[in-house]
Amino acid sequence: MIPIIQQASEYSSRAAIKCQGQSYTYQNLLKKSESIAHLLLGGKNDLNEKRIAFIVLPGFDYVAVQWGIWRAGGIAVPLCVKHPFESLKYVIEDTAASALIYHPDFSELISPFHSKDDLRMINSDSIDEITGSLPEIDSARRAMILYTSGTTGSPKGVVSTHDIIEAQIQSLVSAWEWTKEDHILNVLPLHHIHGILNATCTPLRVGACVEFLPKFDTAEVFNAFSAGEVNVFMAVPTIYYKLVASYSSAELSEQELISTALKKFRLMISGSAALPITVLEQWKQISGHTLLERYGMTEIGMAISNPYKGERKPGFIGQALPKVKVRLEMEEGSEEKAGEIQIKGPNVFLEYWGRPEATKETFTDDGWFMTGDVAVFEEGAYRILGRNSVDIIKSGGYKISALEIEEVLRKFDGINDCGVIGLPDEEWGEIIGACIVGQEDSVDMPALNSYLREKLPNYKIPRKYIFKEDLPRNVMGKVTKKELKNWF
Ligand code: MCA
Ligand code: AMP
Repeated sequence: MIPIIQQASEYSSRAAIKCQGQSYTYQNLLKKSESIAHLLLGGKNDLNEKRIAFIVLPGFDYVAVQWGIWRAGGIAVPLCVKHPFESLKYVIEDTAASALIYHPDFSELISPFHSKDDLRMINSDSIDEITGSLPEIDSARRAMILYTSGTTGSPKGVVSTHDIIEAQIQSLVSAWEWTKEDHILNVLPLHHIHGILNATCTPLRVGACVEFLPKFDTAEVFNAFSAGEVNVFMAVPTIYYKLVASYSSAELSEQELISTALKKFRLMISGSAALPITVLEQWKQISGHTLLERYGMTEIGMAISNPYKGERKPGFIGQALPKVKVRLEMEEGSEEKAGEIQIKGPNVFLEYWGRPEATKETFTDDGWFMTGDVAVFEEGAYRILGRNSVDIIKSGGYKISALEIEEVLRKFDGINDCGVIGLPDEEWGEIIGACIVGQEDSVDMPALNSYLREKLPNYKIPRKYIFKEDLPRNVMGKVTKKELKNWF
């Protein structure tokens, strides 16, 4: 039994999705996903956890495909619509996906996959209506794989089951008081928890409406707000920063229109990275809302949140969400009150796909998930201090491995050594800084930039370089990354 799909028939005539000027009901979703499920099954009884990758536009197609895969007994593997071919290939190969559902907009990008014999290619625009009985799905089965970077190695696939997804949803329904009267605007990428779980699955679980924009655009967001239907919004801090900047440059009459619409909202949330207090305050001036900041991770969904009712403390992430157990693990012998956030509960992921060792290493012996984030508990709420690894960078809400970038940099002519770090930035949270050891005039900068664009196409990097001509070759062995930050 898949709760989100089972429940949908109760809301059948309600609007589920708005996108590209069209509205779709829950009945539309059920019908379309049934056809997709049958197409995937191709006469078989059950996909039995076969991985099905998909690259479609945000909106009705996305949800119908996700539900179709689930109803056929498959594991949904959403791909990033902005990623280049190599990154998509990595995910398809790592999951050993048996089919790829693609929207025609991505035909050219994914065309090399057509020669892959073991990958069935399905155009999402040519799915005929098929009805009939579908398998019973046990909720303990695997449902979704999402890719996330760690400090070392390639990105890992985080596996959740239907039970885990349902636990993550229920804790948000209860903490943030979702109801079927809600209408959320979703501008987030749909290959990460924030956009998928918080801003799509949770509202759909309770019969609410999800309105999608094809991509984030400040003018489009304000237009949607001013239309008067949206009452819930959530985003990463960079998006709020960009909305504040765009609002500040708008005409007074437009500002009034936007602010009037925002004041009627029920809830506005920020997460995925630390919310700068300046942004929180500016947004309060504009909207009348104190943003509700919460904390989560791909492996655990949401874990800690400021309260829906009650004091939302700027700079704090709040308290444990319902059914989520949180502890701070202090370093042995340490006098400090800061410790690593560790998590237990039905929200915690099942495993890293195909990586039993990595899965084991991320849990303590007594079964707590180690987040790598360091926090304190003060005056009844958690406050994040940072990560216990400087090699994880968060930029625009995306997680980036510094070591992955260093490996690529070191292979470039004229670079003897390098150190990559996240530099604080109000707009992006962090931007990537690269300290390069080599002769400045021996490094061909235009060539380096295009090399990086080719080798690391997922990242907008690096934004800042410094060169240290006079440093010893093994500088990285002598200087800590924390010291490196002072050089910029
Ligand atoms: C883009 N640019 C950047 C960066 N990204 N510059 C510095 N650092 C960056 N990280 C520059 C580009 O080079 C370009 O510059 C300009 O910004 C616009 O680029 P574009 O790609 O069009 O950016 P955008 O569309 O404005 O995107 C910004 C964004 C996007 C909307 C904030 O990054 C985004 O959607 N982030 C959300 C990620 C997310 O959902 N994370 C949640 C993960 P130029 O114009 O000069 O070329 S889940 C998670 O973290 C857990 C579970 C949780 O707690 O939620
Ligand atoms: P990801 O692995 O992309 O799911 O990103 C999860 C990471 O985002 C967490 O481990 C935190 O480092 C960071 N994060 C999420 N929410 C917050 C927040 N409210 N404040 C600070 N960091 C956050």
